[in-house]
Amino acid sequence: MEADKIWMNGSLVDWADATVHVLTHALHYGTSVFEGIRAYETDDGPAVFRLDQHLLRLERSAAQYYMPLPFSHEDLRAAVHQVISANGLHEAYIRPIALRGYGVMGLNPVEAPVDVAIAAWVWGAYLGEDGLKHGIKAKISSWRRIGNNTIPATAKAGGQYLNSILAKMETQHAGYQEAILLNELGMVTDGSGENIFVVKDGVLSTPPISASILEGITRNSIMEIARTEGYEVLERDLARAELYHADEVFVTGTAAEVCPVRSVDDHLIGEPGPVTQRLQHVFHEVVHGRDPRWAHWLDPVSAKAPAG
Ligand code: PPE
Repeated sequence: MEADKIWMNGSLVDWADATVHVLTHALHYGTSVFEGIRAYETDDGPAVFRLDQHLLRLERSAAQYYMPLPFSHEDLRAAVHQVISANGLHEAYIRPIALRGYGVMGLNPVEAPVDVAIAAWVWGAYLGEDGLKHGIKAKISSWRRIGNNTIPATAKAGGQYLNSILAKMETQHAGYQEAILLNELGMVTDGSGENIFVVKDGVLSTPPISASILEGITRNSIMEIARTEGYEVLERDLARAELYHADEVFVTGTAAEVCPVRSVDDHLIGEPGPVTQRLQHVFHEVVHGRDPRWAHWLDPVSAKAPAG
């Protein structure tokens, strides 16, 4: 997963030199906010999918933790483009991170400097090619999702991912590919790194923000695409057993894209159904710039990546 260059605090450095001190605040306390963004190949070169929305969420996440970002929205947008072109990437997973750096220890980070870095590399099918085609096996985690009044799930902060990591490790040890977390009320929230949708009698449902989910940009895109395709989409609390009895279940995320779920807790849902397949297809066309209805979601990287 290596590329040549990483953008760090305003300039490009070699991949191996993008390092921090061991007493970096974020390393001890999780005080970072980050994004996961994808760029896809289109006829006009690589284009970043919903870059503005991702940067806005990064800015919101930073604000949640009173972290002033030393770069403007436009600076960050240009930096994302720069990282893609400098590495000659045709498609990429892009990882911007803003973190409380080296300088103070203790739990009040406001005096610590804020470092910002943006890396990009090629990251294939997050849940496996087979998962994308035939669906993944998921399991409800015994770990509950962090609550709105413990760590707000709506901000994408480093520390909160300990919750996802516990869930992911538990389910993988048990032989499943992905964890689905319930909140403290027992309602469905997210996968360890994805939002979740169920399809029942042609209607899509996905948990609401108040359930303690990350407000996913892929989730938002799929809701909009599905409504345009004529499906009813509800944001409502989902009980665990609704997953077992659903006609179709799929998860969405920048890394995971649109990935079918073939079973939950060994209750078979089966091969990807027609709604999942349709949305997967439209999403694929959209991100590759082949669906003019959603062209405004693509931010073309101006400098064409060199061949190779
Ligand atoms: N929920 C969680 C908990 C989550 O981490 C993600 C993204 C989503 C939902 C979907 O959000 P969005 O990407 O905006 O559609 N997870 C990121 C990190 C994955 C990782 O392993 O790192 C991602 O997909 O980039």
